[in-house]
Amino acid sequence: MGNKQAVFTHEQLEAYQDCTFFTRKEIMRLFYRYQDLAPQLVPLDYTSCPDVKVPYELIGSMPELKDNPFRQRIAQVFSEDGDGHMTLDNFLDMFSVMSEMAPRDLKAYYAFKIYDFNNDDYICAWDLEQTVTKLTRGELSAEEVSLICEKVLDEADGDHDGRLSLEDFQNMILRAPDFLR
Ligand SMILES: [Ca+2]
Ligand SMILES: [Ca+2]
Repeated sequence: MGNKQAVFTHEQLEAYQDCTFFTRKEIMRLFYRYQDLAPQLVPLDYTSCPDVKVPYELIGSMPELKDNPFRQRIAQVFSEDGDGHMTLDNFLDMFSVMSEMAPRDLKAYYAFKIYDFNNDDYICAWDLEQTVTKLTRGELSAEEVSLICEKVLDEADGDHDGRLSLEDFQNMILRAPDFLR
């Protein structure tokens, strides 16, 4: 045990603790889960910051994500190139925001990004339709979905421009926190 090679330098671990809501122990546990997803890809030595990404197909199969209808969007939003393939940093960020320790504002900010399917910084009627369809797991008819979208837009579109800005969305979350789940 004594001269076992460390996965991270002391500084790296400090930095991860500063950037996430995790303790050193939780970071190590997540690292080993990340490593375990693709052992042939992810080295056990990160001290030289290897340029590694785990493919979305593996990330999306994790128990925390596999039943989430937004898993692909979540992975896209947290991956640095938007393709869902994740570096260790992306991976730790994602779990940090999903953790119970993350404040509601931060969760709302990422939920907004996840629901903004076309990445234009607004949730428009089309984004909302995708969101409601996924939230209800495709159990509603197209008519029911558009009724809900109309109602949400009606109630949440504070400046009446026909789409939700981050601010509109944050105000909506205050009234209906269910949207964060
Ligand atoms: Ca959008
Ligand atoms: Ca608006």
